Parts: sequence; structure tokens; C-alpha cells
Amino acid sequence: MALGFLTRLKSGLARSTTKISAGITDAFTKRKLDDAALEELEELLIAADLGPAVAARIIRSFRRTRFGQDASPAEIRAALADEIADILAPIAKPLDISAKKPFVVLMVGVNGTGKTTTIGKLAQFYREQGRTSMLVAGDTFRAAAVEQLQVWGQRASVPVIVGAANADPAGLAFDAMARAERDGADLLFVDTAGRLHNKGALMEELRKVVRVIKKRDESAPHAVLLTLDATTGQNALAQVRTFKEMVDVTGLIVTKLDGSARAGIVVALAEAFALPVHAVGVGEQAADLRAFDATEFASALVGSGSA
Ligand SMILES: Nc1nc2c(ncn2[C@@H]2O[C@H](COP(=O)(O)OP(=O)(O)OP(=O)(O)O)[C@@H](O)[C@H]2O)c(=O)[nH]1
Ligand SMILES: [Mg+2]
Repeated sequence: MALGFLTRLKSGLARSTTKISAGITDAFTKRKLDDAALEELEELLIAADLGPAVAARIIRSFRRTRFGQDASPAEIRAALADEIADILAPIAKPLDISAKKPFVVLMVGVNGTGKTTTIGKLAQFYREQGRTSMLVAGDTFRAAAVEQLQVWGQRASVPVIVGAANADPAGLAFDAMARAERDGADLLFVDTAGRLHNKGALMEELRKVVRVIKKRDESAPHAVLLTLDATTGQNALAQVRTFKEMVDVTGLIVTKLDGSARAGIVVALAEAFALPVHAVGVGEQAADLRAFDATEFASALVGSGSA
């Protein structure tokens, strides 16, 4: 599985990798790490979505340790991978579900970022670990959203709690909590709508869901996971800020890392928020949700040989 993930991640990140890797090759063939070279590297990192703060930090470190030295592109890539892995290591944390049973996960995020898909993948993952899940179709507004979650529920053989059309998602989540407790489910995943164009209404809806869940279990939701689509690049930063205003986001899932040319955003997110990245999405299938490994990701991102 580790090997499969790495292969998948590498091919998925190919477009991001090419950007950085080719840039380094162009800039650093037979060249000393002087001011001009460092400036070029800094621009390259910013263009690859790592953000100005991370770029400045890496350049400071390079200046301290390598200034004036001859460096081959391969050496630069390896050093860069080390720097990035150091930034990512503190946020690469699997979700710890030991706090409570049922462990209640509220899934939030902008439309199309992968909330429903990620819940399906997680349900499947935990099933393989011998854990039972229950899913709540909290996006009661869209029939297609409910059906999509039901398909994932069938695939993972887990029950999906569905309300009437336009039912109150908070009430539905409350009933689902009771059922999950009664049935002894290990996990309860609450899917939500991501209609950000009406930010006030969404905020009210999400806050109400949290309030009502707390009536059954003061410690719940035990995780509030925000899905971010890696292809949106810098906009992911704004999405984190927006959702943090609405609910107490506890962790991130970065989706669509397959085929995104903007995977560097994960590094910018680590620097800006220090929120754990519990898993990453590298495809549309159930098995395409993987643990986030800082070293592997960093190597794949810059195209450095060892991983
Ligand atoms: N390639 C790829 N596609 C993904 C990934 N995760 C989700 N998708 C696809 O992205 C699309 C949107 O995913 P959803 O799970 O429906 O997103 P959502 O956040 O629930 O969207 P709304 O319910 O509209 O708010 C679907 O076509 C998914 O198959 C991923 O990691 N990689
Ligand atoms: Mg959805």
C-alpha cells in the first residue's frame, strides 16, 4: 500500500513536481548559490504555491547553510525536500478516533471540494479496520447529494441516515446521534452542504448542527474536518479562514492531489494555520484516500530521488 501510494502520489503530483523540478534544473545547472540564484529559487517556490512566507523561510535557511556553494540541481532538490518535510512533519497526523464512541465527525467545506466522497472513503477505510460507521446526509436540500452519500454507504456497507427533503440538518444529526449510540457505532460522519454563496445561512446551519449535536454529547463533534481542493491553489487559504469563522475546524483533508499542479498549497497551509492534515485524496475511488506522509510528500513535490 505504501508503494502504491507513493507511485500514485508521484504521478498525481507530476504537474506540481515538474514546475519545481524543471525550474530548479533550469536555474541551477552549473551555478553558485549566490543572491541572484536564491532570488530565482524564491520566485520559483512562490510560483509553485508554497507562498511567500514559506519561500522566505527556505531561502533564509539556504542562505545560512549553503550560500556561495556550488550546488547541483539534484542537491538543491534534496535540500528543498528536507526543508519542506520539516515544515510538514508537525501537521502530518492521522485522525485519532479514540476520544469517544461514537466518534462524531462533522465534514465541512466549499461545494465540490470532496466532502461526500471523503466521507465515503473514510467509511470504507474504517470498515477495513473493523470499525463501524454511520453516515448522516446533512445536505438535505439537494436530492442528488443524498443519493451520492447513499451510494457510498452501500459501497462501504454502512447505514446512511436520511431525512425528508429540506429537513433540518441539525435535527437529523441529533436523531442520528441517538441511533449511533443505540447501535454502538464507532463513528458517525455528518455530511453538510457547502453553499458558500450564502455565507450567513451556511454559518447559521453549521453552528446549529454543532449546537444540537452537543445536546447529546457535550464533547461532540470530536472532529470538524475541512476538505480543500488542491487544484484551487491559493484560494484554499481563504477557505480555511472562512470556515474557521463558522466552526471550530480541527483538521484538514486535501483532495484532488492527483493531477493538481498546485500541490505546493499544502506547504502554505501548514505554515499559515498549523492545522493537522489527516489524509489526502489522490483519486475518486474508495482506496484513493491516503495517510499524509511529510517526507514522501515533500520528495514527490520537488521530484527529489530518494523517498
Ligand atoms: N480526482 C479526484 N477527484 C475527487 C477527489 N475527491 C473528490 N473528487 C471528485 O470531486 C467531485 C466533488 O466531490 P464531492 O464529494 O461531491 O464534493 P462535495 O464537497 O461533497 O460537494 P457538494 O456536495 O456539492 O458540496 C466528485 O466528482 C468527486 O468524485 C480526489 O481526491 N481526486
Ligand atoms: Mg456533497
